[in-house]
Formats: sequence, structure tokens, C-alpha cells
Amino acid sequence: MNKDAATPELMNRTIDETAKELLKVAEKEGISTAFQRAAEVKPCPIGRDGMCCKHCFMGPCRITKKTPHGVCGADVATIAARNFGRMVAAGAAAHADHGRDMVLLLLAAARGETEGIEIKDVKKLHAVAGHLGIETEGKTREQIGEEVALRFLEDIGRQKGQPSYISRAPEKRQELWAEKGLTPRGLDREVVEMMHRTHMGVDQDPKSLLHHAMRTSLTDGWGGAMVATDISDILYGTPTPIKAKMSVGLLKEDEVNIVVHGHEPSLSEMMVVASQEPEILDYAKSKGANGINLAGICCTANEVLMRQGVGSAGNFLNQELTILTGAVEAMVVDVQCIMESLADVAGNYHTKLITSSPKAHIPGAIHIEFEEEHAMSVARKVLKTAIDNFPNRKKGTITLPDYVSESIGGFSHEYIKYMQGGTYRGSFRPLNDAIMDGRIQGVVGIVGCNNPRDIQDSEIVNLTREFIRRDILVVTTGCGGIACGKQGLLTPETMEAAGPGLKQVCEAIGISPVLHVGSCVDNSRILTIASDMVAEGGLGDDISELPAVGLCPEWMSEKALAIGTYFAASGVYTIFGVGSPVAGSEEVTRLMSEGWEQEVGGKLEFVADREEVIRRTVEHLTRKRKALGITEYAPGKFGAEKVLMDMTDRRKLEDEQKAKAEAKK
Ligand code: SF4
Ligand code: MSK
Repeated sequence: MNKDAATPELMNRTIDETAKELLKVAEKEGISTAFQRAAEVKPCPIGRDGMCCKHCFMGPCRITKKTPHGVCGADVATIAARNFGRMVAAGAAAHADHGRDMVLLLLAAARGETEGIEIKDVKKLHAVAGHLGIETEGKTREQIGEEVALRFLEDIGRQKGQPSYISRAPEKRQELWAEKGLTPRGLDREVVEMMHRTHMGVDQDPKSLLHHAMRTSLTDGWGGAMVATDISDILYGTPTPIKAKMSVGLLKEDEVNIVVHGHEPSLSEMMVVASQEPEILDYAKSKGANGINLAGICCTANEVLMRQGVGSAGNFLNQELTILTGAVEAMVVDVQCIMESLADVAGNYHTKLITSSPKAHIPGAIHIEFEEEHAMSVARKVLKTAIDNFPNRKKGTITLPDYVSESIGGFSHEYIKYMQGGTYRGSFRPLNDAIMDGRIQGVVGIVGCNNPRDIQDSEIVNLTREFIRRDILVVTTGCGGIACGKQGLLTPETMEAAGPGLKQVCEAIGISPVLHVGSCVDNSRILTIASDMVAEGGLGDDISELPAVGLCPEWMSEKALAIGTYFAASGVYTIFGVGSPVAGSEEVTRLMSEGWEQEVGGKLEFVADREEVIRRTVEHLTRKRKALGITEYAPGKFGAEKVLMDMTDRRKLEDEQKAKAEAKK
């Protein structure tokens, strides 16, 4: 590591105080981190802006003013669009493969071929079967589960016709997709076709390439990701609000600390169960530990946070720093967003890096593969490996920042509906009404990664604060959710920082104005929320008519681009920060902005400047509100002003409903 570069300047690359403290440890110990490497590795400006093609061995061709064409004659627009298309395909493939693994797991669970994994949420299973038109009457949960899984497998590989979940979008949107030739087929087909189209000498029209990027992304949003979310709910439970701690300060000096990282919930769910078994706890005690402390990083964290209340040690840029505490016995990783550097960082401490997916191996890590038929046994083996490592902690090398925040996660779309009326009267009516009468100005999704080219968490947190202040409800996922959680924005007390209208709504329901709805694949929950809001009525007939904007201010991954593209193709104005991967082509930039807006009502833009993001977001929300005839706070404008129910009202109503139901029996 170049020690000179590890100046206090690096500490300014994050707003997370625990990260600053651990960056000092990295500097003192001479351990390289992504913060450091981002300062050292300068991005190639030609590649960064989408102007470099290496799709064949006549190149790579770097497009400049002097050399405006590649050897094959491709211009910058074709090259930028091809590069973008491949990034979207890779992102969609990641979610699709995650979704497929969940489908195979459901199939195995339904057939009794899993250890410790079974269908847990029958209500959700029935809801999913309902979406698929699968009859449930007189069938066992296993029979329904098997049929659901087989249908999803068919959908993923569907050659002709649309995947079943496309029908969950508002009708008007489905018609638009059909009219524009955007209705996707199966994920496998769309991703493979994108790879084919972008091979040397195939699709050379930027508009056509971007069109297929949208189609590919739609199989992710309304396919891979939505399927992954729903099956995780079926197997491990649909989330409801749950408390969890956030920040690396949740690690404990006297317990075995095990950090799960990546995206898949299965092994981590089993580890939660196994870590509570008396024999495992006794085993930990026999090694001198007072207990087992599970924590997460990135979206595996979000999965177990949403359902089990397992705390999050941090988001993407906290992964290396968490090991630098010297207090992690094992970091257990599955797939996606796992830095290769972890093995090196762990090598400086006693920490064992354990890979668990057959798809993701890291030199220097121990591989303990997750097998569904031995899921609990694998979880126990992983825990024991970590426990055995507890006595190896190096005294004097532990740095545990003294900061931890409380947060509440678990806002599934089912719960958001429930909290607006209870079991019997749950709906999106109160939210729609609050938007229609002007208490809430709109909804903004703030999602996505960290990027060391930007200041960690800064854009996510500052934009969140700014929008809630302006009476705009924020829903968040992925590392964005963790960034908000670390800063204490996921508790009801945050309502004090909200504008008066939003505060009134939050007070009535008892929620934060910032709702954490889950992991990266759970962006599909935002699509469902948007569709439910449309179905509820009063805010137009399509997602594109809602006063809503999607933001991904600190993006870095190809999955983020796939998500941004499916939001745009679903009718949402989506703004990404950091920089644009198509900046080299004005034509492609324009096509994804004005072109897509004309075609599908949503658009994807790249805006690094925070003030400009705020301006464009507010301008868009105002335009949409105006089109709906909403201009200012006007209580009662759309009929009698709705009285928002608090938890006591809701329980009272449910008791009454239950009593009525009982009386009818
Ligand atoms: Fe160059 Fe064309 Fe080959 Fe790309 S496909 S590397 S632009 S010759
Ligand atoms: S983990 S894709 S860094 S949000 Fe889902 Fe975070 Fe982005 Fe990975």
C-alpha cells in the first residue's frame, strides 16, 4: 500500500464515523482497502464513459476524436449502447440466477428434499399461487409449492409468451409493453439474446440495443427479482417490522462474531436457527465465548434483518473495515458484491473467510458449500468453524467502534398495506389519499450501493433527509437502507425531521418517514407497491402517472443498472448518481432520457450533482401532481378527509371484525 495516499483525506471519503475509525486502523497497519485503492486506481476515462469496445480481438477499440470508429466501423453510440446492454444483461442474470436458485430450493422443500427448510408462509404461498392462477383448494402446501416452483422454472426458460408475473403490472402498462414489443419472454432467452445482439457484427442500432436492454431488464424486475423476493417470503416468512441494530459497533468483544455477506438468504437463515441451539451455544462457551453474535453486510444482511432482526454491520464499503475490527471469527459469503480483497484483509487477522456458493470461490478462503439437503448440518459446520476460531483472536488487535444505531426494518408491501387499515381493511387508500390531498408530495425510492468514487453514504443520507423534509415519503432498499439505518433514519423518531404533512401521516401510523423494504431483489416490492397504488385508484391508471421517482445515488454494480432500467421501462423517472457509463455518447444519453420518456413514460438519467438531483426530482413530482390535478395541501378536496388509524384503532377494529366473524360461525 502506498502509505502517503492514506492521508486524513481518506477519512473524508465516508460519513460513517465507524468507517473513519477503522480506516485509521488500516492506515496504521498498512492494510489496503477499497477507499485506498480508489484513490490509487484512476479509472480510464474512455472506458468509464462507455467508449471502449473489446467485443472482438480486432480491438480493443478506444474511441476518441481522432479515431471515431472501431476497426469494424462501429461508432461511439453503438459501442456505448452495446456496453450498456451487456451490463444490464449481467445484472439481470445475477438476479435471475438468484431467483432460479430460490425456485429450485422451493421445489426441493416441497418434495421433502431439504434439511431444515420448509414452506413457512402459507398465506404468501396462496397469494403467489393466486397470481399464477394455480388452484389451491384441497391441496397440501407441498403440492402447491411444487406447482408454483415448476411454473416459475417454466417462466425462467420461457421461449415464447410472457412470464406469469408480467400480469402483476397495471393493465395499461402491460398494453404499452405489448404495443412497443417490450413484453419480455423468459429470463434465459432475453439475457442470451442480449449477449448475442452485442457480439461483434450483430445489432448495430443504438435504439434497438437499448430497446432490448429494457426488455431484458423487465424479465429481472417482474421475473427474477420478484420471484426471488416471493419465494424467500414463502420459505422464510414475509417480513413485518422488526428492530435491529446497525453499524459495526454491534460486534461484541466477548462473543463469537460471525458476519454473513452477499445476497442469498438460505444459509444465513439456517445459521440464525442453529446459533440458538443449546449444543452450539455450549460449544461456544467451551471455547471461552459468552455467546454467538450474528451480523450481516450488504443484502444477506438485509434478508436476515428483514425477517429475523439480525443486525447489520454495514453496507458495501464496510465489508473490509468490519474485518479490521479484529473481532470477526468468520465472514461467510455467498454471491454478489463480495470484494476479492477480503481474503487479504482477513489474512492480517485470525478471521476465516468462508465461501458457501458453488458459483463463488475466492483464493485464500475456506469453501464450505451450501447444500439444501444438508442445510442445517452445513450451518452447524460453519458455526463450529467460527467458534473454533474464537480462541485465536489476537489480543491487542481489536478495535470496536463505540457506536451502534437502532433501526426498524421489515416493511414488506404486505405490511405497508396492513398498516393502512389492518388485516381486514388493509389497502393503499390512506397513502393515496395523503398524496391526493397534498399531505405527502410523492414517493421517492432511494436505493443501491456505495461507490468509493463518491463519499460513502453521503448522497443517500443527505437526499433522504432533504426529501422527507419536503413531505416526500422515502422507501429504501439494499445498501441505501443500511446507510439510512446507520444514521438512525429508520426509527419513528425520524418523523421529527419530516415536513408537517408527512409527519402527520407517520405519527398516525407510528412509522418512520423512511421505510426499509429490503434487499436488492426486494426492489421488486417497490414495483408491487407502485402497482397497488395504481390499482387503489385516484393516482392515474399507470405507474408513469404516479408522483414517484427512483434514485440510485451511489451506484456501482451492473445489477443496479438492470434495476434502474426496469424501473424506467415500468414508467418511473430514475436518476443515478456518481457518473454515467454512456457519457461518451450524446445520442445514447438522449435516447435513454427523452427517447425512453416518449416511448415508455419513464427514463434513466445520470446526474452526479446533488442539488440538480433534488431539482429534477421535485420538478418531476410537481409535474405529475399537476397532471393529476393536485397542486397544494387541500384537506377534504377529494371527499371527506380520511382519519388515519393508529395501532390502537387498528387493533380495536380487528377485534370487532374477529368478534363478528366468530358470531357468524
Ligand atoms: Fe473494435 Fe468493432 Fe471489435 Fe468492438 S467489435 S473491438 S469496435 S472491431
Ligand atoms: S448489496 S448491488 S452494493 S446495493 Fe445488494 Fe449493496 Fe449494490 Fe451490492
